Amino acid sequence: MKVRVFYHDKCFDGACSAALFSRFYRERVRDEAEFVFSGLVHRAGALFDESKFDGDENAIVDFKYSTSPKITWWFDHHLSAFLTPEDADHYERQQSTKKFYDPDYRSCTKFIATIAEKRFGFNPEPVAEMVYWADIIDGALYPDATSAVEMKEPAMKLTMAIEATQNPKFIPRMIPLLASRPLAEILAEPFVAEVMPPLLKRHAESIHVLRERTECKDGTVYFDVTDRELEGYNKFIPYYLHPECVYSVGLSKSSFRTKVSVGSNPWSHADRYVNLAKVCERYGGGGHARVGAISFEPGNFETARGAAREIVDELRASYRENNGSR
Ligand SMILES: [Mn+2]
Repeated sequence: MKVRVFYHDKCFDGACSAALFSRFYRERVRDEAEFVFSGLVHRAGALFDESKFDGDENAIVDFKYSTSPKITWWFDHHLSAFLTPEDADHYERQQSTKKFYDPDYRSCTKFIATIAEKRFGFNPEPVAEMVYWADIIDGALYPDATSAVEMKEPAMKLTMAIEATQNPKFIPRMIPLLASRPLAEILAEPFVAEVMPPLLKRHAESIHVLRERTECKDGTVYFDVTDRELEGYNKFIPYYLHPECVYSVGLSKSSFRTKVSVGSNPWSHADRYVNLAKVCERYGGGGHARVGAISFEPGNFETARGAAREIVDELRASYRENNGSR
């Protein structure tokens, strides 16, 4: 019995969701299951390759809805969970008792834990540490920007490793540990510990690069690091460097995409925020109200840069309007 679990790749909440789902499945659905973990990333063009839906059961966690009948379980909490209105319709009309959506949850991990406990009698107590940190990290519930970039807690170091890894086997190897071991122990595993020193060094360098390249104007920081291999930089650095800013828009690249990241400062006290999921959806991206992203083809810097500029203009105009200046 093969259960393939598709999860939001390079995301702490995505990995924890896969870990929690597999533990729940083994304990409450079927204990004789072999799990195969496959990461899904947002990219320009088709999101899913349905030929990969080859498990006896196929689950998607912390990622967009698929109408494929081969998908038997689904959990998501993204505001942009549906690629099209037709997909949203399909979800509304389907009769499955194994597909769940609630955008009010800060983390998909907590969402799965809650549903698994309430509907299937799962005991979330042994994984409480993981659920707690998934909620803090996906919900950006750090007390301040300094603690978000200091990297003190094991969960934050694991997040950095998960977001930056280029090794496709790294996260699938970590997922079973997330479901069964304390986070500090996972961090001490040799395959994890060995990647940390270069990542911490790169983290320090990225703070330095962004310090040089960011400027806050009309409540919005914009930066372009497409000349560097920096995708996976800590997304709170802009707010650490510019505590007064409300929004940040960043352009970065990796082997498979050019990415526009659009975020808002979790520690700012603005009265109103632009819904960033909606902004990103206009360009084919998505996310949550307070943080979103758009993926463009790798190398398509001009289109991505054009979109980033338009978004920066829009956010700055909104900031000026709400703050009555000029
Ligand atoms: Mn999530």
